[in-house]
Amino acid sequence: MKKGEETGLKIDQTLTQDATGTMAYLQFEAMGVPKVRTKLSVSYVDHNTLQTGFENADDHRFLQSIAAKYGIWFSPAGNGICHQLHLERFGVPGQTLIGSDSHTPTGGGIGMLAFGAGGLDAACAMAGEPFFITMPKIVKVNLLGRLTPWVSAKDVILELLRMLSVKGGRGKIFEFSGPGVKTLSVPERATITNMGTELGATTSIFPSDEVTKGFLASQGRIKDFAKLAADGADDYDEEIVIDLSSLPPLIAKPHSPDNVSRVSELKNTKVQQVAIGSCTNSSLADMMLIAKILKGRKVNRNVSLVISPGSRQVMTMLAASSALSDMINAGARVLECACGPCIGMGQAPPSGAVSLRTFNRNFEGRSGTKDADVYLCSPEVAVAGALAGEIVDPSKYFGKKPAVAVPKKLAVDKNMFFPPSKTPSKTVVIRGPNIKPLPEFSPLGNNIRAAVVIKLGDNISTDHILPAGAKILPLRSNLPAISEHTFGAVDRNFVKRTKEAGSGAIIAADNYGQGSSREHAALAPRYLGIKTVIAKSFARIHLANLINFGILPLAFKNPADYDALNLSDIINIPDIPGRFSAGATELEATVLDASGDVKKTFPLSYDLTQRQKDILLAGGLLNFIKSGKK
Ligand code: MIC
Ligand code: SF4
Repeated sequence: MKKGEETGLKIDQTLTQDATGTMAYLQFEAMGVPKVRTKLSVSYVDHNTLQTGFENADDHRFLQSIAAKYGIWFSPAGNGICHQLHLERFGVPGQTLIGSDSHTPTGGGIGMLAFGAGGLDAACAMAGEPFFITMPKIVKVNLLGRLTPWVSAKDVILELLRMLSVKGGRGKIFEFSGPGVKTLSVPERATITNMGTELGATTSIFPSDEVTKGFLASQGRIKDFAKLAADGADDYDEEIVIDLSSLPPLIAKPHSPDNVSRVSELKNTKVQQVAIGSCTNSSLADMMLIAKILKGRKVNRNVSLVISPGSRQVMTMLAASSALSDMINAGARVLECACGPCIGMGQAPPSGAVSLRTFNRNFEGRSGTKDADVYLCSPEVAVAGALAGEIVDPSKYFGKKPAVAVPKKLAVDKNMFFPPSKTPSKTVVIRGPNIKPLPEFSPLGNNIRAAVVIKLGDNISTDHILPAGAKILPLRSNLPAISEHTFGAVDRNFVKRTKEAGSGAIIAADNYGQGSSREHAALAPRYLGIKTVIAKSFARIHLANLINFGILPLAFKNPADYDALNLSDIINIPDIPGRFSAGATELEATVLDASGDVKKTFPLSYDLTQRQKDILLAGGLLNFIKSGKK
């Protein structure tokens, strides 16, 4: 494993969720493998749980039947959010996990080496293929001291985002260590590793220690415990020190998770909605604390407080104590255990509203309301805002923090997780009319001649490229239909322009494709005719997705060339296979203006392995696999 070079990892476990899973399983099916070749694969339904039409329900039935047929466990809607459930029921310290969801590094909270990936990469791992990543740098995050009351794990990751930005973690694994580690529970660790994704990190990991053992014991899974710690050698690439005792309550302002300031700097900001939950902050400990604070109080009349517990186990435990009724009596709206508002599945805030959310992303429009101001914060800050009706520092607002002891014995019940069929040959896969087969894509060819159909700035997220939300998510298994929404919130003419051009190029600046793992953000542009994305730099998972679907990712050798490109320019990139096989490190592009005159010639660089070049030339990974060349 040489830093900066591609390495292939053997994958023990995979997880999928429904919004990326339908496509992943269609791709897995196309590979013709009779049964998954992992130690464990789980298919969760947690994103598209609003059934406003037949589409989501059809997808759920498809997922359940295909899981039964191919040796995959199935977790139906209602069980909870994939990452929370995977920690509770299936994650094993020391094993590798990839998930078709960018927050899969949550598993690093129990010492898993867990990566987010596109659905096709998850499908390949299920088929027993290695998972390829560029060998990252390893960053030691040395945690000192202990968090003070009203400061939480969320503030640790917000502090890292403040320090490093949404680009700061690219090409790095964050390994947490130091005396502060043992002061953090598994759910707290998982909050941190979950949101390491927002740093752009390859993944994040905690050691597996006595705290991990206690967590697994409370889940009735002590047999899965393995002690894991760094070997003590001081051979990290970088080191960051965080003194937990010095952190104040922090908050990420609109519209980026790294736009962080102290909560105390935002006082007098009125709040109209508070949402507590998501895979970042929906553990039993988070929920019990919220309930305890809400007990005997009432939510401010100008605020709508919504709470989504992370799992059926968490909900059952809340219901078995008075915690659930304390929330309800306080005026909270308790939602089902699912992603819910985090992915815009309901609870869009009112126009121009301020929404405080314990989630991990606040990209513009993701909440479902384009002009809403979404802030990301801890459950402590969120509940204080719900009661005060404005952003307040909980340490000033409440006084002494109530103690919350999570019961040692939890409601462990695996009966709502469905094992694979014992008679797979008799299992029929059920496909509804919303599930459309994947189109065939053509090979790359010798040249690219494409019109610039959009020019974008820094940090374009996959939520910009292909939004989610209650209206668009149900189309995830219907590529022709979902493609119509590409860049819908950024440029309403994008789809029309791209179709008219027939062959298009996307021009972007730094960190193109940050955020989710949704491969639809590559698939839909490809379907519309995008041949290349030329950017200053790319986010890891999206870069892999572009390659997997045969879109050539190129970088400006001279960032100033970005400024010279305009909408409607025609870009001509000749002799791509020839340059690849000659071992060239650059391609040469010619720019023609709308009237066909050569405007300029400029170099484009790429950092592709031979395997990636072959995939691109074949027109994508599925073609490459089918060609039998791998
Ligand atoms: C997200 O948080 O954006 C999602 C929805 O979970 C995505 C996956 C998807 O788009 O289906 C992610 O994080 O990968
Ligand atoms: Fe679900 Fe939100 Fe977590 Fe994505 S970030 S998995 S939408 S809860």
